[in-house]
Amino acid sequence: MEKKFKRTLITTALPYANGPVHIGHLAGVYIPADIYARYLRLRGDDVVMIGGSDEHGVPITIKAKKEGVTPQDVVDRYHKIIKDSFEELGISMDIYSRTTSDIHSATASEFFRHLYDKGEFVEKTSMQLYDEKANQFLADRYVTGECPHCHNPKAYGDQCEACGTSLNATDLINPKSAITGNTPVLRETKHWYLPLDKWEPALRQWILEGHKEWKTNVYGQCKSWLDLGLQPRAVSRDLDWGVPVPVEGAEGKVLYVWFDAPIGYISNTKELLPDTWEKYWKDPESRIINFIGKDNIVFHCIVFPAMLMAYGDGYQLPDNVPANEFLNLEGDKISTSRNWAVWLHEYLRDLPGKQDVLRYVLTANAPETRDNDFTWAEFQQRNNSELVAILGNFVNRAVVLVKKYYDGVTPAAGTLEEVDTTTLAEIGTIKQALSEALDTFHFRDALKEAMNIARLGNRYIQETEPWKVAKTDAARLATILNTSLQIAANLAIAIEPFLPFTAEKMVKMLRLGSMTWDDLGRTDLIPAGTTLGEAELLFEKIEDETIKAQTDRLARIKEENKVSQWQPAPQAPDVDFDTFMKADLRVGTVVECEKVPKADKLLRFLIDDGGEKRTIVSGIAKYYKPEELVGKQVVFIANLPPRKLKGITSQGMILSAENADGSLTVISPSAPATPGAQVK
Ligand code: B3M
Ligand code: ZN
Repeated sequence: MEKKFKRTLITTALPYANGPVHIGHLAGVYIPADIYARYLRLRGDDVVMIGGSDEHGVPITIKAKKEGVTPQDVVDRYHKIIKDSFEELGISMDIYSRTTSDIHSATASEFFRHLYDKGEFVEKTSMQLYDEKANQFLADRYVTGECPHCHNPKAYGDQCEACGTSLNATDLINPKSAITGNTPVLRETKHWYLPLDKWEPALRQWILEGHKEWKTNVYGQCKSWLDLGLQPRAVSRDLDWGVPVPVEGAEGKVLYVWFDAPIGYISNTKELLPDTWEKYWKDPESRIINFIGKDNIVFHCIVFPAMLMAYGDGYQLPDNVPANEFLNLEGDKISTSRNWAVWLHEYLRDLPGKQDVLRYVLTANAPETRDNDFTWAEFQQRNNSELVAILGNFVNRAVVLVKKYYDGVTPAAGTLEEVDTTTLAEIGTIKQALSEALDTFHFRDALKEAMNIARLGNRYIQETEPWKVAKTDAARLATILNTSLQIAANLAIAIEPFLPFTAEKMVKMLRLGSMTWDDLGRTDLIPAGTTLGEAELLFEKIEDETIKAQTDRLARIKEENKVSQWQPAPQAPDVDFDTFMKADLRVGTVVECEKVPKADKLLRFLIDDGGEKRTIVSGIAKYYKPEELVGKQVVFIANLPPRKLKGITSQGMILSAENADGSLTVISPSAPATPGAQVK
């Protein structure tokens, strides 16, 4: 049995303002949250949906330093892009604020101070890397050095991107400050820790006993954290960007970004509702739902709840945290730094007016229970064969038929036949499944149910064949078209949470008054005599060129990344000198060079090696035209056993360098050398 609540506070994870938002954010957090909020509003619930930019943290300071601007410049830029693009996509936040606001620093500061005064923190000193030239402690990301595992020379203090290992800055071999290039020293520093271990029993009880209904991915992650045992967590950092630690002797220290960001939910509620915000947080008849991605689970289910329990004063814990898994893009992990993403603001620019298509595809394919993949091919396919062919087609048929036979004026229904009553009754059944899916955060299933109303409509028109009836039975035609319009009106309500722009167009076309969830299932939503609005196509086919422009862009990014992310291969294990000297490397002059037929990679060379000349086959045809190589000198291994390639015996191997983009450059002597000379 669903508990009854007086009001609901929906929070959406605060995106870092160090870049725009992409489809992964949307599918994981903002679209599901918006669907839920719109659904509750249609139900007439008291609901508030809040969001904002997370404007603190080290990545923002690094970005600012790289660009030679202030962190405030960085967050100002992205906050605006994010806020505007959310609005344009119809994400119906009641407030979208930011963590650099005054109300937020005051709220976060007070929160810390309250815990401090209650003695909820443990103070600890530890050794951390300090840059004596820059006069500052170095966050892990600010230290680079050699990875102790794979010896990549450019590992970061928190992670080696070559082998993927998580690191501590103090693990790095030969660490260097990313700010000055200086070798940092270890220095003692004091921080405040929240003893999560103290709250472990309460958290276990609350989640493991009290919230068995949570999504299995969320419950499971919480259980494994709890089973590992919780440790105290530092809630302050040595950094000059953030909310200052409001305690004497804490100069140069700020609140850890994951301490202040969730408090952003409270400050945003306060900013929106200065007089009534507390009801949403503290009244047991209110409930809080946190929409987040899976990488934020521990902070929302363990750390922030522990902070709230430590604060006391009636703060409630979230009622549910329906976190999603990740969305990949064309088979690869979405990455801001590698630009591997479909950015919302670019989508809105490149595919104007197609907000609902994106909302639809990202919901139909949402990573609700496991990671999922977004592809442009699927995007096109779902638009063309679902939105155009099912939804758009049904509504268009219904309206156009009324235009054609009744000049756009809704005819009155006569006696209903069985096909009419069963069809209309079916809407009630769908409503039940749809509501249940929405109530339990199963938005993919919910969307399927809503679309079933369009399917039902198409089937109804197919079965009743109004174009035939028109010739024989005017009264029957009126009933069929009236029924078709009632189905369309129900569809408009059912899709509103998912496709608000389309629902709005349908409201205009069908001249619907206000819509509520209670109306869903009614068969008199469009009174007889209503003159319909202009018939407008709801969706248009997306052509191959549009898709190709997007996939070409991704292919270009992939190429660029290959080059910019390139790292020299880890050094091979030692080879002893005598073994190395066994390789007989020589200079030769290319006498002939031609393509090997039926092998697009291979070139056949005739090499003047100072002796009888030799044939060598080499796989560089993609990078050289045969004629450019004739007359050039190359280096080859002379004493490899002969090998047959495409029927040609190759007597050696020509040496080339493999570049970042995978291309090959042939190695030549820097000045003419004697053919056959040994390379030593
Ligand atoms: N900014 C992390 C993220 O965007 C973080 C969320 C904060 S929610 C309080 O994934
Ligand atoms: Zn490594």
